[in-house]
Amino acid sequence: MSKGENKQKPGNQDYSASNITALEGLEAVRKRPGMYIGSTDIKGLHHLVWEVIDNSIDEHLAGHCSRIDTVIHPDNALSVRDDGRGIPTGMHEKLQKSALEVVMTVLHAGGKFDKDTYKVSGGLHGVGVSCVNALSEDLTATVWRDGRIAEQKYQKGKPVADVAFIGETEETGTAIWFKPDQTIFETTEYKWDILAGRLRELSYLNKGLVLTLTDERNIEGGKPRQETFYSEGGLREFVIKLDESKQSLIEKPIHVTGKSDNVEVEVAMQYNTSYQETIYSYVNNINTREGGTHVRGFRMAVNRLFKSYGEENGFFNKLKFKISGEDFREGLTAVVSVKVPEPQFKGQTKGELGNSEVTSIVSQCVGEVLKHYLEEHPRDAKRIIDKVILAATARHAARKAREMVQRKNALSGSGLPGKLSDCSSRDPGISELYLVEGDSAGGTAKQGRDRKFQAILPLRGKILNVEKAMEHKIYENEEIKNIFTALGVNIVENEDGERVLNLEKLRYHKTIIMCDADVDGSHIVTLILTFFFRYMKPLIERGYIYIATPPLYLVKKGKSERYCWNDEERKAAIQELTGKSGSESGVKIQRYKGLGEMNAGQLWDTTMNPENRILRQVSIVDAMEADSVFSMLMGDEVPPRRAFIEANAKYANVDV
Ligand code: 0RA
Repeated sequence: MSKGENKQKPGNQDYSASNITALEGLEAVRKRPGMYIGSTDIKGLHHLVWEVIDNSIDEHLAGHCSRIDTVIHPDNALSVRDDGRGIPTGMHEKLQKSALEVVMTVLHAGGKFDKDTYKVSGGLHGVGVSCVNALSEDLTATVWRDGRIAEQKYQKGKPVADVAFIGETEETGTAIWFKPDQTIFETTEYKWDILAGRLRELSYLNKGLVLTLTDERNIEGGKPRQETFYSEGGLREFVIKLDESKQSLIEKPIHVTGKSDNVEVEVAMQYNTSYQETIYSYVNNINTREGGTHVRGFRMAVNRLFKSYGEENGFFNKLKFKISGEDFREGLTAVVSVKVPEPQFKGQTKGELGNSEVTSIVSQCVGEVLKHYLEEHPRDAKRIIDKVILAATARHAARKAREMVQRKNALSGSGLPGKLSDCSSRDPGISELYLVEGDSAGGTAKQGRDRKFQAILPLRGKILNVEKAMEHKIYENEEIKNIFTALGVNIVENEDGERVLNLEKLRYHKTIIMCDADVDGSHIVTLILTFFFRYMKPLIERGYIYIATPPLYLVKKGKSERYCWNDEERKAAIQELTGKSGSESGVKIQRYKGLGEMNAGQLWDTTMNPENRILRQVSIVDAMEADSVFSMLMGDEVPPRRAFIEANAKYANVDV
C-alpha cells in the first residue's frame, strides 16, 4: 500500500486533496533538492544529518531529551537516536493516518505542535525530517513511546508499509536510520571531522546534553571509533576553547544570561592579548556567520559600557584622538547565543538575524552584566581599558602609515610596484596575479607566463608574520605594500570608523600563491594566507585566492616525459613508460624540490597553463577552524602548535 488509499473515507474530498499535496511535496524535494537542502554535494549530504539532529535538539530545548547518539554505519547509512518524547504515533484525525507517517511524509509537518519551544523556521534548516526521507533510498523511523515500540520503513520518502508495533518498552525516544539516495548525492561518504565539529559545537550550545558519535566504518582495537561531546560549562567553556592558544587578559570569561519578551540571551566573552575580534553567534543553535541584530546589540553594549567606564574614570583624558567602536573590541573573543521564537534570517546565505527587537534585548542584558562586572573587577577593567587605548593609538598610527603609502602611490605614475610584471589585459575577470616565492623563480615565471592575462609579483623570502606584528608595521612592510598596490585594493574607514577593504579597483580576480613544494614553501603559503585571512578576508570569501601546485616528479624515458604530483602517479608513470617489463632501466626520475629546478617551459606546462594546471581554491569553509589554525600555527604558545604540526605531519613533511 503506497499512500493508504484504502483508508480513505468515501466522499472525503478534503483528504484526497491533502494526500496529493503531500505527494507533490516530496516529489518536489527530489526534483529540486538544492532548494531544500542547499546542494547535493558533501555539504548537502551533511545537511541531512543536521536536519535530523535539529529535531532531537528541539526536544532537548523543550526539556525532554538528555542524550543524542549518532552512528555512521559501515555502508554509509547513518542513524540518530534520542531519548525525547518520541514522535507521536496516534491517528492524525484530519489525515486519517499515523502522526508518525504525517511527520515523515508531509513537507513541513515535522514541527512540534506545542508553541512553547523554539523552532528553527528560517535559513536552510527546519525543512523537516520529511526532506531527509524524500532524499533517502531507505529510511526507518523507530519510536519508543506509550509503552510500545513503533516502526515504519520508507523508500524515497514513501512508506513501504503501515506503522507496525514491534514490541513493548519503558523507554521513550526516536531513532531515524537513513541511507542517502546515491542517485541524488554526488558523494554519500560522511566525514568524521564535519560531524564531530558540529556535535562539539552543539555540546557547548546545549550544556548538559550528551552527544555521541560512533563510526562503525573505522574499527580500532575491535571497537568502532567513538567520541562523546558534553559540556558542563556551556558557552564559558566554548570561549576558553576558542582562546586556548591565546593569552587571556582577564581571570575567567564574563558570562551573561537573560530573558526578555520570550527571547533568551546567553553570552560568554573574554579578552586576550591578540589584535583580533572573534565573535561567534547563534540563533536557536544555528550559526549566524553574518551576524545580525543580536551581534549588533552585543557590540553596542560593549562599546557603551567601556566608553562610559573609561570616561567616568578619566582614563581617556590624555588621548588626542577619538576612540572608535573597533578599539573596544580588539582582542575580544565572544560567543553570542540567542533563542528567538520566530527568527527571520536575511542576507545572501541566510546567515544573518533580521529580527530588530533582538538588538535592544541583547544590548540591555549584556549592558547590565558588564556594568556590575566593571564595578566589581576594577583590575580587569583597567587592563581592558589600557588595551583599548593601545588599540586606538595603533589604529591612529596605522591610518597615518596607510595614508602615507596610499599618497605615495598616487604620486608615482602608475602607482604599481616596480617588481610587478603586469599583464596586458585590463579586465580583472580574466587577469591573474602570481605571487611567487623568490626573485629567481619569479624570473622563470615571468618568462613562462602568458603575458596577456598573467602578472607576476615576486616576493622576497618570508613575508612578515602578521599575527605578531602591530598593524602599522604591516603597512611599512615592502612585500605587503606591493601586494596592496599590485591588487589595487586599499583599506578605508567607514562612518563608524571601522576598517573595510575597498575592492572597487581590484585588478585581478585570481591571486595565485606559487611556492616550492617543500616545508619552507608550505610555511610561506601559510604566512601569505594568514595575511589574506586577517587583512583581505573578502578576497578569500569571494573565491579569488588560489594555491598553485607544482609537480613533485618528472619521470623520463627517452623522449617521453610524465609529470607526477604524488607517489602513486610516479609509480603509474614508471609502469607506463617501461611497459610490461617492469624494469626501471633507462628511466630517469627527477624530484622537484623548488620551482627554480624547472625551466620556463616546464613551469608553464605544469603549473601555469590553465589547460593543465591544478589550482587549489582557498575557501573559508569554516572560519572558526581557519582562525584557530592560523593563530595556533603563528601564536606564541608552543604546545598546541606542536600538536597540530604533529597531527598533520604528512603535510609538513612533503620534503622527506
Ligand atoms: C512532533 C511532536 C512532538 C515531538 C516530535 C514531533 C518529535 C520529532 C522528532 C524527530 C526526532 N526526534 C524527535 N522527537 C520528537 C511532541 C510530542 C508530545 O507532545 O509528546
